[in-house]
Amino acid sequence: MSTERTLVLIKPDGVRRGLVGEVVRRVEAKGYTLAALRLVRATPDLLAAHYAEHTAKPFYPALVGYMLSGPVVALIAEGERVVEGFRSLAGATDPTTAAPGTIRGDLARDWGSNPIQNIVHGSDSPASAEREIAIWFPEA
Ligand code: IDP
Ligand code: MG
Repeated sequence: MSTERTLVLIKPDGVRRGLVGEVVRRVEAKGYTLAALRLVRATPDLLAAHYAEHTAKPFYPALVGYMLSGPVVALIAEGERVVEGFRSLAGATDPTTAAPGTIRGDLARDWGSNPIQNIVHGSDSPASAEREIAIWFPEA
């Protein structure tokens, strides 16, 4: 495998609001390739593995409730520097201040509820990407 890969999750708010096509469109329009895509229901164990760095944070229980609130679309995107490139497409964590033009800046907002609901997850480094891909796509 020479090309870089990243894990993208379209979180339950993105699926519920009918934004799967829009997020996938942006990934493809940027020029990245889809290597895998599936609709999944997360589980508490899967989320504890995925969000290992956050399990002790005060917002973690709310984050788990949010991620279990409906199905998630998991996908693997491929291409040179795709980890950095998708983080740039996604925008800042807080959708209120995420730049217009980004997925979070254009499609998400503060709904006055905990945790921050921001449509997508993207791996933050190539090492995180491979770790997270193994969690969501154990066969990949
Ligand atoms: P990221 O998704 O931009 O990488 P992380 O800091 O890794 O942001 O946090 C993971 C997810 O947890 C965020 O996308 C958001 O849904 C939620 N989150 C992060 N920080 C907070 C917070 O301070 N309060 C509530 N929820 C948060
Ligand atoms: Mg993160």
